[in-house]
Amino acid sequence: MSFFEKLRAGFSRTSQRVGGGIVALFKGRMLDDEVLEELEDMLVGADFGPRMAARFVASFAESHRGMEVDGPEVRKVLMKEMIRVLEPVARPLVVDAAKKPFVVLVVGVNGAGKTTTIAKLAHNARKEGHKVMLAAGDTFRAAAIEQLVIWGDRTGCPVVAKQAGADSAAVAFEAIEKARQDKADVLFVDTAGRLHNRSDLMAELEKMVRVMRKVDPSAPHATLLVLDATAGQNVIAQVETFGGLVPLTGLVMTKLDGTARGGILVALAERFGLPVHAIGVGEGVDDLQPFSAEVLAQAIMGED
Ligand SMILES: Nc1nc2c(ncn2[C@@H]2O[C@H](COP(=O)(O)OP(=O)(O)OP(=O)(O)O)[C@@H](O)[C@H]2O)c(=O)[nH]1
Ligand SMILES: [Mg+2]
Repeated sequence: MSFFEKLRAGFSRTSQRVGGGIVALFKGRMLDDEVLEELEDMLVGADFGPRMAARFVASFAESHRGMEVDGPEVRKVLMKEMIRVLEPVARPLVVDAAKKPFVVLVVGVNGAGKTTTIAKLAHNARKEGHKVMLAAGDTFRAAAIEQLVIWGDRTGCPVVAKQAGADSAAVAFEAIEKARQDKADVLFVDTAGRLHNRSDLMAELEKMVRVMRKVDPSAPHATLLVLDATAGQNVIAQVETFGGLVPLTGLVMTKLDGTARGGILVALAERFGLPVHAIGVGEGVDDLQPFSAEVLAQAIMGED
């Protein structure tokens, strides 16, 4: 399956529910409060979030007052609105060649897809001709280090690692020094998954940033929060928590090939306006693509 086919397949439930649902909802109905309320519920159900759903429905009601509407028309208007909200955040991760290495810190909750995303981003950066290095900053489990080393082998990127239980800040520090010596262009720093209620792990993340800045005061040059699309509205709290700890520069949304209710990307864009650099639709290195507002809106809303 191509990337787009995977995305489309992943969104088939969302597009049936939203795209198909809208068409069915407006069949032979007047634009009244009841139908608008049902539309709002439908959008909330697809994870657009209550704010975004309410805003859309209100503006739709305003612009179509007293008019006859049908499902395909509503779907078209909604798709346009989605693209309007998503377009400003659909921005790829850009490596600043003036920073050598360009340090990318990757954070997120357990199992969000951080390590896999690093492999994918490293693979893409290598294809663009960058010299890439990885740092095994998740020293929590030996298996986590092993996992990154395997991805390093597969993608042809050297990995800086210490033994399990080592200080993750020290790994990051040494990795920046090593990347400098070896004239690497990009350094991706993996971190242990953490939940916001683990204050010790959150403090560790702050320390990593502090220690990195001893080697390079401008590091990290990008801090990416990896979010699992299947977590639904919980990702809103994750952006707030991690963003309160380290300045986030962008998001990556994984597992859009799963049971995604893709409206969450719209909710995030509307709420935070953070760039969404890429979206993941699988476990392989080719399953990460820059995020396109139009492609996503189409996948969510389905075809005419
Ligand atoms: N289907 C699918 N699976 C993914 C995607 N991204 C990651 N995964 C899978 O999700 C699981 C967790 O991915 P990891 O990259 O290990 O996640 P992590 O955030 O590093 O996890 P911890 O280090 O344990 O916190 C793995 O089985 C990945 O293969 C994706 O876009 N789609
Ligand atoms: Mg990991």
